[in-house]
Amino acid sequence: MEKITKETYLKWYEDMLFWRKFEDKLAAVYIQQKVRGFLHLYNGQEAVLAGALHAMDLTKDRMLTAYRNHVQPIGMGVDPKKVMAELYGKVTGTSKGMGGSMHIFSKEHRFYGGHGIVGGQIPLGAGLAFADKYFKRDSVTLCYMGDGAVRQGSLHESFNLAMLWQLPVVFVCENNGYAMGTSVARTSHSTDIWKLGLGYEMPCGPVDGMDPVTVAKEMSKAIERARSGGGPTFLEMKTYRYRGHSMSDAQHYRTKDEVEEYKKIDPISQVKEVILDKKYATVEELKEIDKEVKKRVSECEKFAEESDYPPVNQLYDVVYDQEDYPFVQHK
Ligand SMILES: Cc1ncc(C[n+]2csc(CCOP(=O)(O)OP(=O)(O)O)c2C)c(N)n1
Ligand SMILES: [Mg+2]
Repeated sequence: MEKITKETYLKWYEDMLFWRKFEDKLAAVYIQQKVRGFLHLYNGQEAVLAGALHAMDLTKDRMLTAYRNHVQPIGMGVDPKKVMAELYGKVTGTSKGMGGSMHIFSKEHRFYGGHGIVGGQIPLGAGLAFADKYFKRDSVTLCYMGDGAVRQGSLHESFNLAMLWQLPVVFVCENNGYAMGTSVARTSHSTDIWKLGLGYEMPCGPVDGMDPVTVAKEMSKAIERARSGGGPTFLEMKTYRYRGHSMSDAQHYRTKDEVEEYKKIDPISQVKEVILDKKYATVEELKEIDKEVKKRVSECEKFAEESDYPPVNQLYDVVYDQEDYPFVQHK
């Protein structure tokens, strides 16, 4: 892993702030009904992404996750304007406005979605890693999932095969405490999710998911293991989401105090503290970054607002079609 330097801290600060403000903007335009459908925001969990990106080789590694998926592709290099346009349903979006919030995808940037079926992406992550091993490529796949996904059969089938075939994959559970409104303790006898790896003799462990330094270090070990032929790892990132599950969530399952407790260990504040402590930047310099971030978010909004909706005939370009199929006669 590259050393964690002053530049890393400043990059983490700017990136995480951008992701946070980008999603705050999404929440605001959602209320204005400019973005519709589901909208699952990542606020609070940013360190899990920032640390992972530091440990990855962004020229060859892959990532996929569930539906809380707006900022990961941005971290992988996708133009945030295109992500925002996708959420607006505009033709300039990552999937020409046909995917929407839960389905951001960019093969070019090795970001493989964006999956709405809980646990559905776990076998796909194993499959991507299988392909890399089969074709003797030294890429590593990071396969993310929520705490609600780990009781799905697909996880257990994937873990077994990933170990059997020693696939170059890192399975990452982002344990944010809840699956919709259901706490981990209400559905699991053992609340140490990372221990699921033990049953498959897969290297595994818990990680402080609010601290990008810890995430980067643990992720780096796992990625190196995978890249050097040592097989999969399962990491449980202990994290927290500040906002509701999606936009319509009255949040009766938790107290405001609980949310406030987690905000005390907010990843952006933690990084900011180090920057000021070590004099990597002054308060004024950080304010400049804040301004720049705000400007970039506004540019994304403007781009999405000014883009067109897809033409109606685009509907037919993305459905399965064959010459002798009798039921679709559109062209
Ligand atoms: C197979 C399946 N079952 C149920 C649902 C409905 N559902 C959508 S999100 C969700 C909770 C998942 O929570 P978690 O995995 O912890 O992810 P988080 O939202 O916390 O990021 C459920 C049950 C679904 N999408 N897919
Ligand atoms: Mg969860």
